[in-house]
Amino acid sequence: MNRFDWADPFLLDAQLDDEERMIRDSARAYAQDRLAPRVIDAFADEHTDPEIFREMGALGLLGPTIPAEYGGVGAGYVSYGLVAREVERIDSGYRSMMSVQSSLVMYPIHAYGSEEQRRTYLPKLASGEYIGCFGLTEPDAGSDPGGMTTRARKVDGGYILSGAKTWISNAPIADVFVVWAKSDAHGGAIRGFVLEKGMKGLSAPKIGGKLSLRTSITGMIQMDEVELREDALLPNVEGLKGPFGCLNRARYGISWGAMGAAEFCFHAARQYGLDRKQFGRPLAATQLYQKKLADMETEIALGLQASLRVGRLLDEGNYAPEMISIIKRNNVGKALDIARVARDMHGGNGISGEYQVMRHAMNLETVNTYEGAHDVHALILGRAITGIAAF
Ligand code: TGC
Ligand code: FAD
Repeated sequence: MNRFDWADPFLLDAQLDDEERMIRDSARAYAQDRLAPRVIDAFADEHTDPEIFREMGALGLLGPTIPAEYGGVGAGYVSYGLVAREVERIDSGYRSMMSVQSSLVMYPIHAYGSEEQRRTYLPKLASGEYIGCFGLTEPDAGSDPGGMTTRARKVDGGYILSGAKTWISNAPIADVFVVWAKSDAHGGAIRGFVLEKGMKGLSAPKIGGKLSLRTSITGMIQMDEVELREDALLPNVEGLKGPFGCLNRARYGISWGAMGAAEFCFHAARQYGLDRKQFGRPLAATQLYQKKLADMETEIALGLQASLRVGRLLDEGNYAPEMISIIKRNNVGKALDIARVARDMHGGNGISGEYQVMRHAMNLETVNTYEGAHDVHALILGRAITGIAAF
């Protein structure tokens, strides 16, 4: 029989291999030593520090699944998930910066790009010298990206891109923009294009005043007749399966990341309950408080185990997107509930920045919406269960 470990009830650690533990430990040390000390001020000031990309790059945390010849470390998806968990234990915004770069910019350039595009962009994105963003959502096309109106018009030697993307992570500080547009040269099919900062007609204004994800800068991408050479096109994918292929990876990483945020809130509530006395005894000595902790521990244990299972299937190339909808939807929804309850368990202190649980709750509101809103993933699953699309 094993001794029960309340912080690792299903012995997740024992299910990892040495390389996964090493990458997890390196991400944890970085997150705790370098991100944790600056997150409270960064969130309060709505400040994104671009230096974080360089720091993460130096440790191999950007695009870890990309092969070494392009600057990655050739790690598996379980390792990628473990990194997301450690980074989001500090802040969902930091995980957002990392996962957009890894899954939404490096992945498509590697999976759909030409050899020249891979060699031009991937090593600099892996080191953090370049910052990337991913433009799919538009003001009138969010959950329904097939309704996008951004257009690529064919001209001699290239394309002219016009349209607007909104709510784009990293955009105002990005060097590289992966943008999805309907291309008239391809019968109106959705195609991916790689744009670079400084191109004429390209701008990326910041969306300020967010009450969530304040450590991660968000903006628009405005494209006014941006001239692109032929080699800006991602040659190897056509249709919505291009952006969705990237989203599968990012959504999977979010399922781990959200559990990291939930673990922070669970641990904080446990410690608060042990330290804080009311009615002559610790809050943690009351039945209601213990039930809340037990519910948190249960949801986190189940959520992590599910993410590990899907990660193993991804590494085997044996996954279905619906599996990812289950874990993205479940883990983020549960993490949001856990953060809200942890906020309540901290009483008045719970609303202060110092205790950090309310910041996690505010961040998870965004995580519940982006990369497929909670209800949209229910509809993806509903379609798979019934055969009827109810979008
Ligand atoms: P549908 O007809 O279902 O599919 C169109 C084509 O795409 C293929 N496909 C997939 N391929 C790979 N993986 C998936 N998950 C796929 N889902 C669909 C499908 O096979 C089909 O291919 P083909 O060859 O037959 O053309 O498309 P639909 O228009 O009916 O889609 C409906 C729905 C709800 C599934 C979809 O639109 C959806 O998922 N909406 C949510 C939008 C979303 O997730 N946006 C995310 C924007 S990026 C972002 O939020 C980044 S935040 C990052 C951060 O800061 O961390
Ligand atoms: P809508 O699609 O208008 O949805 C509003 C509500 O209606 C939701 O509750 C939704 O579940 C519900 N709904 C929608 N359709 C249906 C239906 N058929 N049936 C029932 N209910 C429905 N996008 C990018 O491309 N790149 C990024 O880097 C990026 N980063 C982001 C960062 C932040 C901070 C935020 C907030 C968003 C980001 N997004 C990004 C955009 C994000 O993906 C979208 O916000 C998301 O897909 C939802 O789209 P929407 O906001 O237009 O909401």
